[in-house]
Amino acid sequence: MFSSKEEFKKIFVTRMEHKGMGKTAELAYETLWEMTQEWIQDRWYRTSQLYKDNNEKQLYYFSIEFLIGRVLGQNLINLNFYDIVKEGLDELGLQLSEIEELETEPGLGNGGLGRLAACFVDSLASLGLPGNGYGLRYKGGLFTQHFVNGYQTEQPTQWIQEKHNVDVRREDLVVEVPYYGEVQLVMGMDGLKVKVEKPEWVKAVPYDMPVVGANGGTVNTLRLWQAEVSDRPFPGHKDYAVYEHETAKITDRLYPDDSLEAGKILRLKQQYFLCSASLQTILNEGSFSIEELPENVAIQINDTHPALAVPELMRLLIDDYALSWDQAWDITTRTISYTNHTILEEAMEKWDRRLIQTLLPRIYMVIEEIDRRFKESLQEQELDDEALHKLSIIENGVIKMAVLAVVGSYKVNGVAKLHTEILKKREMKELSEQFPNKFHNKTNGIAHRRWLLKANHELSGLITDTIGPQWIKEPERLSELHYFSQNHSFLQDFQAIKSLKKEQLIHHLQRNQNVIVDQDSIFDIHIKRFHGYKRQLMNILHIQMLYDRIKRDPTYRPYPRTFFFGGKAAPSYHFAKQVIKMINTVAAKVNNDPLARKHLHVVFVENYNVTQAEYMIPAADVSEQISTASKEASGTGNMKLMMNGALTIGTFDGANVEIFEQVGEENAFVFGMLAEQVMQHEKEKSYNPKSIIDSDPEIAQLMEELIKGEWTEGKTNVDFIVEQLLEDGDPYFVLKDIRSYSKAHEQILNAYAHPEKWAEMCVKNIAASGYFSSDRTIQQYSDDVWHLTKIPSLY
Ligand code: 26V
Repeated sequence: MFSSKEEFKKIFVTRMEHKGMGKTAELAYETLWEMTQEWIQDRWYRTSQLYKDNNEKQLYYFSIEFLIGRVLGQNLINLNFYDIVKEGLDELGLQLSEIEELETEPGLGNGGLGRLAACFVDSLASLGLPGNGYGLRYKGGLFTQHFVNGYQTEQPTQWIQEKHNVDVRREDLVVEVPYYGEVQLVMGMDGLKVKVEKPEWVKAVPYDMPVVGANGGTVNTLRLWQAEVSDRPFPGHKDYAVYEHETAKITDRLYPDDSLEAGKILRLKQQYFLCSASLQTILNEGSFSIEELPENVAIQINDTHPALAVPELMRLLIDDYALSWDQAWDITTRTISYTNHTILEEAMEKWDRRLIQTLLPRIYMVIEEIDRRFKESLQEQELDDEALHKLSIIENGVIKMAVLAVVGSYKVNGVAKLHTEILKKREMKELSEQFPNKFHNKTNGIAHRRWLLKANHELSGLITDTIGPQWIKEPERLSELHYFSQNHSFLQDFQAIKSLKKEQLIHHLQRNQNVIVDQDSIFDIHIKRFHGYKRQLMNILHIQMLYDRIKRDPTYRPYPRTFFFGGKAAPSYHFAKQVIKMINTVAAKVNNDPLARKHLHVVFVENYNVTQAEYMIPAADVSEQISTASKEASGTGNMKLMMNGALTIGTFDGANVEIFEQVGEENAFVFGMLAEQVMQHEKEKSYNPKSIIDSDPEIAQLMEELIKGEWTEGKTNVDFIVEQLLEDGDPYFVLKDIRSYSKAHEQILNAYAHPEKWAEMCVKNIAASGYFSSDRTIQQYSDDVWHLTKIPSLY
């Protein structure tokens, strides 16, 4: 440990010298990594001892994704060593930022859901709460995206490498997960018992990663499971080589789809692997009697992907702990709670009954029994067919995981107020009527330690200089910035930092993508996965409208804007990939036009990931949050951008609604249909995009150009897009909203013309963003669902 820069330098240099020759940055990374790990070890050990000694109730957050991002820099931040280390290295002629670049980002998630899990484990540790993550140790995270001729291509990534691994193998905690086998009834000492004969075992090896909380006070654990061949006798009903191959595949890579439910056996294997291994360990490790599980353990399932935790816990309690069904059910439904993250029908998980029956025969029996008993309990009520359909777990040979998750949990939540309301009133209406006390809202949040303190260290410094450091511990105190929102010198400092962050992004892009961006332009940023409902299409169509107008109207010479896009499409999501291609095509046309280029620049940042986000978000002036109202469960990028002083152009959707509530609509650019209007149109099938085209000449012209192929290189992808807008009835209401979207953009230009007023609005956004810290979200989960006790800080 060290307490000063000089001390750090001394230790660092001695260690470097011991290492001898080699690339300096590489060596520096290794040295820093070792040093931080040593500081962390002791705290990690002491945290776990404290939990044991006090018999603390533990939360386990089950998630198929943890999109944690790079680790080294974040650990330095949370340990409060970042500044000392950075300055010390500077004096030694080394750049911390370059050293950080050497770390391969663990891309163990697709997007919002996985990143939320990462923010949550950070907040748990930072609040000193006993909460751990359980996930999978994929060898390869999300694919790397490259553009070839404007189209997305996907390259597999390897996260786990020979060296620099950030986790610790725990051989002592290995468990075995059973697949296949035959269910048999056997006579035991105390009556009939169920036994699965000749299962195929897979060894689950945990790898633990320390999760360092703020000030290094608490160090919790993120445990990731790796699949390996078992040492147990192999049942021999298939070739051993096939078994070996299939086993290695279980944790070989993350599924890159976040839009379409695919029902693949490998994914089912992954889900069960996570649930079974985690539950076995929790039960093995616990020093309480099994009847007291709910008082000692809370399990939160992140969407339905770990919903097999419900039947798996039942199986373990009944078959291994010899509890009765009723006892087991009582325990299970007081231990597990569930968060829903989407209402899109196509993303709701369903499993073919036969798939589960073959792969997990005992689990299937349990699910069937849960369904049977639930249906039986409904018999006294006179429910119509529609209600019975919505309430059935198994129907027409399909298992609906969301219904299983609701029935098997004691609490169910949505991730923003509007989303929870839609769940209760529409998607899960019947379930919420059956279990009125289960449903609650927990609006998402973000780890301000990563998205402000780490990503925007300069702005954090200014905030601390202005209102003191308390906001770091209590982010809602960012509201104190309100008093400075009209302070000229503070606003100037804010503007200077915004420019600096723009400059850093420009350098980054120059290095990585060889594009040069005008620092004085408005940075308008649209970053998220590609999906129809997120409407990247509306953004790019609007850019085409702007281009047309510049060409047509010599008096229209708007202030220069750079439109940034970033995001990946699921490899099988054809429409999203066509939109990506279209953005690249439009970019080429606009950027190569000497007149238009003075006013518009389109930049598609390749391979958007957590690291790229850390460059882009602090540099943003405008945050694009333009999903079709009712479709985006919450969004969390919206919160990150707001916290960095970007102004939102957004619909009344997801957590945008609460952002507008916190900051006031006058400090954002709100447009578009309301969720109710969208849902009404959907119900009545009353929207016809042709009526929009007939009444708006500018949109009509745009469509005409599209059809003629003026925005494409010959015969390409645009047919597909035109088809969705016209023949398919424009399911995401792009044409319906584009006029009001365009007006909101005009308002942005007007506002930007008054720099000080603009900066004032930015500061008001930062001041109102404290509510969106995931510390608030986690505290609410703890108070209302998990009932955890804070441990006193160790340091
Ligand atoms: C969905 C599916 C569908 C089934 C097959 C595999 C798979 C894998 C991932 C997903 C993820 C969709 C859910 C999701 O990411 N939801 C997002 O969650 C964020 C955190 O709550 C929220 O902010 C976003 O609005 C929501 O889209």
